[in-house]
Amino acid sequence: MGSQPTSEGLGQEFTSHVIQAMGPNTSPRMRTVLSALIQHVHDFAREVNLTTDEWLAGVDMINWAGRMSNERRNEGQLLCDVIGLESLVDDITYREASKADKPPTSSAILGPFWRADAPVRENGSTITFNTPKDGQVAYMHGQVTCAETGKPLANASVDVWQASTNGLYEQQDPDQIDCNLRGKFITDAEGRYSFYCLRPTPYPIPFDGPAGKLLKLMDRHEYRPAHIHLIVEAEGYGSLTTQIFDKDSKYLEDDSVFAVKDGLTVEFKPREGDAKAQWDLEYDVKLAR
Ligand code: MBD
Ligand code: FE
Repeated sequence: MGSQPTSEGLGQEFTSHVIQAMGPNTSPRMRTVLSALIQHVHDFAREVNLTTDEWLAGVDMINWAGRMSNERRNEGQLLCDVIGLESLVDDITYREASKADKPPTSSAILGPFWRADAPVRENGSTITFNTPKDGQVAYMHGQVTCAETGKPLANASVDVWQASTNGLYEQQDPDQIDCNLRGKFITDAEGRYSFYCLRPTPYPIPFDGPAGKLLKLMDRHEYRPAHIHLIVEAEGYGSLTTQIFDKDSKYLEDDSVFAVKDGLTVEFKPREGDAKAQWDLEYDVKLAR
């Protein structure tokens, strides 16, 4: 009986028994994923000699994450982020595309603050409606093109979101109007988009829940470098989820969620002759078919 402990304790025989307990109606992919998950979780527990108290502390943390989560707060995702799992999954997803002769713009993780219902706004308009006193306005603009041919992509959608200078996204902050610092822009005939936004500032991920506790246990800080999130989509092309990082920001080397990649840092340049913005950011995006 595979479920019986040996003199060595419950070893591989037991793990195989648990995996083989899955019935015939489990799909092949589900069987692959769950078999590996059970295998690794068992190996992990054996490797560290996991104690009952330690296991229960982990269970408490998962339950705490569940209790804290709602449509404005995704603590389970944040727990994954601080151990690098969302970045790893992002890398696995985009690895193939990045090997192309002419690769698309690099991807980066979605993070927990995207909203599906952000409004479409006019090119040249703004996403900063509650510009804080310490906020610096930037004009962000660029072109969306085909990575392979360089052809401009009209009617592409550029969905952007960012935190305010107080470190809060609009849905976390009652002092920001609904959908402040977010919006979707549709590229013109030349594939161009443009809008006013804030020059982003470094930002602490929510620190009062289990992800914060995990960071404390690991003796790490909660900061992310200054970033703007983007999802760029065009018909017939692969959707791109990414983030851009201010090259002068703190925390580029020690992002609390490990999202910074080469090629995603950008330079804000002084903008002359525009009363509405002090900084200029030109950012072009290449999509893969
Ligand atoms: C963020 O703002 C973010 O962008 C990510 C990836 C994780 C936590 C908070
Ligand atoms: Fe973010």
